Amino acid sequence: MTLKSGLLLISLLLPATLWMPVAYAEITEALPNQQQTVALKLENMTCAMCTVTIKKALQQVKGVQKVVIDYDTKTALVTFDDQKTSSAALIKATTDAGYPGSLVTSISQ
Ligand SMILES: [Cu+2]
Repeated sequence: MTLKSGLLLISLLLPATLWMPVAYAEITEALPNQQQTVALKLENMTCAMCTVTIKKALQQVKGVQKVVIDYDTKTALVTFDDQKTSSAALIKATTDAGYPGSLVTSISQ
Protein backbone atom coordinates (compact mmCIF):
# COMPACT_ATOMS: atom_id res chain seq x y z
CA MET A 1 0.00 0.00 0.00
CA THR A 2 1.37 3.41 -0.93
CA LEU A 3 1.20 6.35 1.40
CA LYS A 4 -1.30 8.02 -0.90
CA SER A 5 -3.75 5.11 -0.93
CA GLY A 6 -3.31 4.74 2.84
CA LEU A 7 -4.39 8.31 3.39
CA LEU A 8 -7.29 7.80 1.04
CA LEU A 9 -8.40 4.79 3.08
CA ILE A 10 -8.23 6.76 6.34
CA SER A 11 -10.23 9.62 4.86
CA LEU A 12 -12.85 7.11 3.72
CA LEU A 13 -13.03 5.36 7.10
CA LEU A 14 -13.04 8.50 9.22
CA PRO A 15 -16.58 9.67 8.37
CA ALA A 16 -17.88 6.16 9.09
CA THR A 17 -16.31 6.03 12.55
CA LEU A 18 -17.72 9.47 13.31
CA TRP A 19 -21.18 8.32 12.33
CA MET A 20 -21.17 5.06 14.25
CA PRO A 21 -21.65 6.45 17.80
CA VAL A 22 -24.63 8.47 16.58
CA ALA A 23 -26.29 5.50 14.91
CA TYR A 24 -25.55 3.31 17.90
CA ALA A 25 -27.10 5.81 20.32
CA GLU A 26 -30.28 5.91 18.25
CA ILE A 27 -30.58 2.14 18.30
CA THR A 28 -29.99 1.77 22.04
CA GLU A 29 -32.49 4.51 22.82
CA ALA A 30 -35.19 3.06 20.61
CA LEU A 31 -34.91 -0.60 21.54
CA PRO A 32 -35.58 -0.94 25.30
CA ASN A 33 -38.65 1.25 25.16
CA GLN A 34 -40.95 0.90 22.17
CA GLN A 35 -43.24 3.70 23.27
CA GLN A 36 -46.35 4.67 21.46
CA THR A 37 -49.07 7.14 22.41
CA VAL A 38 -52.63 6.84 21.19
CA ALA A 39 -55.73 8.91 21.79
CA LEU A 40 -58.96 7.02 22.43
CA LYS A 41 -62.40 8.54 22.13
CA LEU A 42 -64.56 7.11 24.89
CA GLU A 43 -68.31 6.65 25.13
CA ASN A 44 -70.53 6.65 28.24
CA MET A 45 -68.45 9.09 30.26
CA THR A 46 -70.98 10.87 32.45
CA CYS A 47 -69.15 12.01 35.56
CA ALA A 48 -65.71 12.49 37.06
CA MET A 49 -65.75 9.00 38.58
CA CYS A 50 -65.84 7.56 35.06
CA THR A 51 -62.36 8.96 34.43
CA VAL A 52 -61.08 7.08 37.50
CA THR A 53 -62.70 3.82 36.37
CA ILE A 54 -61.29 4.15 32.85
CA LYS A 55 -57.85 5.10 34.11
CA LYS A 56 -57.76 2.03 36.36
CA ALA A 57 -58.93 -0.24 33.55
CA LEU A 58 -56.21 1.06 31.21
CA GLN A 59 -53.48 0.91 33.83
CA GLN A 60 -54.25 -2.78 34.38
CA VAL A 61 -53.27 -3.53 30.77
CA LYS A 62 -49.73 -4.91 30.72
CA GLY A 63 -47.34 -2.50 29.01
CA VAL A 64 -49.33 0.67 29.70
CA GLN A 65 -47.01 3.38 31.04
CA LYS A 66 -49.09 6.53 31.20
CA VAL A 67 -52.80 7.34 31.11
CA VAL A 68 -54.20 10.85 30.86
CA ILE A 69 -57.99 11.17 30.70
CA ASP A 70 -59.61 14.36 29.53
CA TYR A 71 -63.18 14.47 30.76
CA ASP A 72 -64.15 17.52 28.67
CA THR A 73 -63.18 15.96 25.33
CA LYS A 74 -63.99 12.37 26.50
CA THR A 75 -60.62 11.15 25.39
CA ALA A 76 -57.83 9.12 26.93
CA LEU A 77 -54.18 9.63 26.00
CA VAL A 78 -52.42 6.34 26.59
CA THR A 79 -48.67 5.78 26.36
CA PHE A 80 -47.69 2.14 26.15
CA ASP A 81 -44.97 -0.29 25.15
CA ASP A 82 -46.08 -1.59 21.76
CA GLN A 83 -44.03 -4.76 22.29
CA LYS A 84 -46.35 -5.67 25.18
CA THR A 85 -49.74 -4.39 24.18
CA SER A 86 -51.68 -2.75 21.35
CA SER A 87 -54.33 -0.10 20.84
CA ALA A 88 -56.84 -2.94 20.27
CA ALA A 89 -56.10 -4.29 23.76
CA LEU A 90 -56.59 -0.80 25.23
CA ILE A 91 -59.96 -0.45 23.50
CA LYS A 92 -60.97 -3.88 24.79
CA ALA A 93 -60.05 -2.83 28.34
CA THR A 94 -62.19 0.32 28.27
CA THR A 95 -65.04 -1.52 26.52
CA ASP A 96 -64.96 -4.27 29.17
CA ALA A 97 -65.14 -1.54 31.83
CA GLY A 98 -68.28 -0.17 30.17
CA TYR A 99 -66.76 2.56 28.04
CA PRO A 100 -66.46 1.57 24.37
CA GLY A 101 -63.47 3.31 22.86
CA SER A 102 -62.26 4.12 19.39
CA LEU A 103 -58.88 5.19 18.10
CA VAL A 104 -58.53 8.89 17.31
CA THR A 105 -54.89 9.36 16.33
CA SER A 106 -51.60 7.59 16.64
CA ILE A 107 -48.67 9.70 17.78
CA SER A 108 -45.34 7.96 17.57
CA GLN A 109 -42.65 9.06 19.95
CU1 LIG B 1 -69.29 8.28 35.97
